[in-house]
Amino acid sequence: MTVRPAYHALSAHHGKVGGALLRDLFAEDPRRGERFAAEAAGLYLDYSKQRVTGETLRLLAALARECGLNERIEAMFRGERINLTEGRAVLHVALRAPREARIVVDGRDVVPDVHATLDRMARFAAAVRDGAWRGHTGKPVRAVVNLGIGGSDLGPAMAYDALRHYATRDIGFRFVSNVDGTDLAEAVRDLDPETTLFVVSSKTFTTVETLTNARTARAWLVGRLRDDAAVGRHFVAVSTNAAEVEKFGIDTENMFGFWDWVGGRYSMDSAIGLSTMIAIGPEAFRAMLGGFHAMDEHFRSAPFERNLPALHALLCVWNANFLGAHSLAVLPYDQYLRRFPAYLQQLSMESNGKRVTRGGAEVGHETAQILWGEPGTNGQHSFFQLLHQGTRLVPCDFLGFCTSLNPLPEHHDLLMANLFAQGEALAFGKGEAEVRAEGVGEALVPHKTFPGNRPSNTILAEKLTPAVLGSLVAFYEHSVFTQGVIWDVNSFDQYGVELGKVLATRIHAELRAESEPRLAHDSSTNALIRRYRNRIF
Ligand code: G6Q
Repeated sequence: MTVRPAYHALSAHHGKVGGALLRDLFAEDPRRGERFAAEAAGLYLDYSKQRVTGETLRLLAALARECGLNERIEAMFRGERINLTEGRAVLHVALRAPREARIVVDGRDVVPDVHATLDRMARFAAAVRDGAWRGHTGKPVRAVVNLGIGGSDLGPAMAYDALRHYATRDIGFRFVSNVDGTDLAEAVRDLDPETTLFVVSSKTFTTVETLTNARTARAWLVGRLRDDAAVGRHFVAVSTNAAEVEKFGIDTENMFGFWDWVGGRYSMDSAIGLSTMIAIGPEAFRAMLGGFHAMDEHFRSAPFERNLPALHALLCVWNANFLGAHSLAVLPYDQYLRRFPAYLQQLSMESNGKRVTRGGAEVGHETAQILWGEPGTNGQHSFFQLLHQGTRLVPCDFLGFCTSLNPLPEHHDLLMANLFAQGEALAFGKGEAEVRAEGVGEALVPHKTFPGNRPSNTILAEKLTPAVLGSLVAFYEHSVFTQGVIWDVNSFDQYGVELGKVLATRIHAELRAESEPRLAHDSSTNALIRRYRNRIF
């Protein structure tokens, strides 16, 4: 990125406008609030409260072009193996392609396979929902427990929460991910095994946490129903690994597959979304896919200047690489989206938390921001203090909906008033003169002053529907993709999670060894292991 002519132009430009005040930018252009906004696939993005001018955006778009964004988008949509380190295509966009589309990987059109799986999922989901699918003792399903972790958990767990309004209330849904036994123990403690269905979601079907949870869940079920054969009616699998699924004892008839071109954190719209489909029904699930697809089409075709995911990414790059922001706060003003920041954390930080370029050289610039967030208005009563008056610059994404799904009198206008107020307060602050004019004593003036000039986006949609959720997720997916292209990192591998796994395997054996093992770690790790083994307290 730093060798591109547009980067140098941006650096020079930053020298001129880096210190510009939002207050002045708005005063200079009375229509800024409408002009610095774009709309697509049900989403409205207001980025006028970002510290950019038209020229900044023009240069950022030029940088994206110089980094080959157009070509890379096409390469992704064409199914080229853009995940270079793993030699894989990256085709989550195929998961939501309409039936008539054609996307060829290794000489095979994958769209019919995608729809065949969706159709199988739909038949199964409908059978569970209408009670045709019976448990071992003949009872219908009343609880679905998804066992998965990372990309096989965060998407389904987030989507269930997000779309709970549309979910059947006849079945309860739980998501167990942690290898901490508490997660599973608490999830099943009040469940009836006769009416519980476990969905073991694991692309590889070798992930230690998920397999441990699945084995314990199987023991829980078989122990209570006193019949090994019960597994067949109470366990289904979502995986790409039929051999391991069979080895576990799940009939591959009850397995829903996907493909190596679907990355874990890009898989909530694949068969990994089985629990989502059982919850909201096949029709609503397809509506969600429609929302994803609408954003895909927009991303592929709109010029960067009006392209929502591209614009979002360019602003992230500006904030991270030119204004020095280290994090991005995502603040959904909607309780249904309470897990959305956690979902985006993986999407963004696992994708772009990289320190070498695609070619393996050290990057000469910052990459992914630390993404975090909580729903509004809760965050306002905790960490917003730092956002308004702290020493760090934290760009924010405010998300909100015009229509509430639970229109209790008073609530929604209050909620939205807070959302709009926070963006305004962050951008324009409250100067010393204003504080003094309120009669505040001199000693308190610095404490009560808000510097402002803190950038934010506001993303609005009419209502949180399955289609809007799809569109919102695809918006962030493509923003992350665009950021990765500009930073020249491979957004699709995650080698950074490997080292800890390898060390844990070794330490696990040491923790379980009968006799005191000979430890060869550093002195801290050795002492911790000894203390744990011998319960020294
Ligand atoms: C996501 C990662 C990772 C993965 C989990 C679970 O992009 O690859 O979070 O989803 O490690 O993997 P399995 O689905 O194979 O169990």
